[in-house]
Amino acid sequence: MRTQVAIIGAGPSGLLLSQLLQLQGVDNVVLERRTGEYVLGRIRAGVLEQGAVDLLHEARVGARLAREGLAHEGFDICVGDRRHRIDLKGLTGGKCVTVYGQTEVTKDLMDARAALGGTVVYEAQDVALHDLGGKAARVTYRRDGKAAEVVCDYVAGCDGFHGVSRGAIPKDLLRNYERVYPFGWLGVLSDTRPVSDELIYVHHERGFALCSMRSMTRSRYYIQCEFDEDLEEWTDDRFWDELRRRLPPDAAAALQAGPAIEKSIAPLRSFVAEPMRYQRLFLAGDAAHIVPPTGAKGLNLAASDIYYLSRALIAHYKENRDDLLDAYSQTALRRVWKAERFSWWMTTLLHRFPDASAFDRRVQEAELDYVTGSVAARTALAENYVGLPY
Ligand code: RFL
Ligand code: PHB
Repeated sequence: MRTQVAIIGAGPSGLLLSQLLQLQGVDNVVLERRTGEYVLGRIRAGVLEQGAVDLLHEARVGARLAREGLAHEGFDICVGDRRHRIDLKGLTGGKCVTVYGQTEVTKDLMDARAALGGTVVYEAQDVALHDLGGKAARVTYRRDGKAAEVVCDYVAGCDGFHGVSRGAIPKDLLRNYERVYPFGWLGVLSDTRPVSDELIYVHHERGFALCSMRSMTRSRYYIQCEFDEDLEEWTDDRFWDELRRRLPPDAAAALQAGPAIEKSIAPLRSFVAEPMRYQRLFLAGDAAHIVPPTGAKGLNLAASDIYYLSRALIAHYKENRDDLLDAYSQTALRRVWKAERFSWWMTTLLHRFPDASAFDRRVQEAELDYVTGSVAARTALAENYVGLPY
């Protein structure tokens, strides 16, 4: 098979890039290791910046998002029993975020790819990248036991943190920056009424908690847990009891418990690989960087990478210019590092660190007091939360 751009991975990064390229007449093929059902079964992000929403509209997948997405003009930070509202709209001159699940974004993208007749090969095994520095790159894989190959001009590595693309960059050219946090998030999805109309981020003695949602009838909750905890030991009742203990009294009283329709533990990590380009390969999304979920930035960073990469590839094919491709890694990384900083900061501010000294804890309390008490600090928080400009 010959194509212009081979895209590895059919998560949000890969599907969005594929859709944007095809709309501009750039031929592409997506290779995904899993089945479509498996990809849709992963419950992940829930909060979209306006930049991501705009890009989804540009990709012509914004209709259901516009109907079903929930505009959120603020959220609460809860310290002890006190709730402090972060008025995103007021602090940023009118900006807000949209609550719409990653599952729905992915489904809308899958439907759009199918409607436009895009080639997405699911269950592509043993994907391997070759000849990245040659006249044309090659991607080999197996499907139903048969060997297959895609010859292309460029490869987009959109295959997430555990994908193969990043590994195709020689070790001596790649620099990894990493921080692993000493805890995880235990998440529960349930068909219950959300405890509040807006998200609540909770800093508590027993650990962080987050009340989020997917719709007004579907809640998403997280609690900080040990990173190596056994999921089996978290019965639904134990989860709801622990969550209730971390919430302020009014929210605890309003909490509607119900059966978990999904329950999982995610480790928390900050990670950046530089550069994001090697010869004919471009990395995007989680393949190049990971943020802890506290700042709700992972999916949004995937969208901004795709914004830069799609424009660069389209400029190459339509205007015969390569300056945007040449600048891609640097341009994307500038925004990535700001989101890394913000996500690290939100995580540090709100979690309970098992190895924190008494001094560390007092500094954390002072910072929480400063952020909740100062308009300048809340403005900086809000500006980052709604998303820095592309
Ligand atoms: P993905 O979604 O991991 O997709 C990569 C795809 O590549 C496939 N793949 C391969 N395909 C072919 N060959 C191989 N060798 C392959 N290896 C892997 C995989 O099967 C997969 O389909 O990466 P992408 O597209 O870059 O998207 C990134 C986002 O998924 C991620 O950043 C977010 O989910 C992070 N995240 C959040 N982001 C936000 O913006 N807002 C949030 O509120 C938010 N909450 C979260 C999150 C992530 C979480 N977890 C579980 C890590 C909450 C959680 C709990
Ligand atoms: C979610 O709804 O899954 C979610 C919301 C906000 C975050 C992280 C996850 O910061």
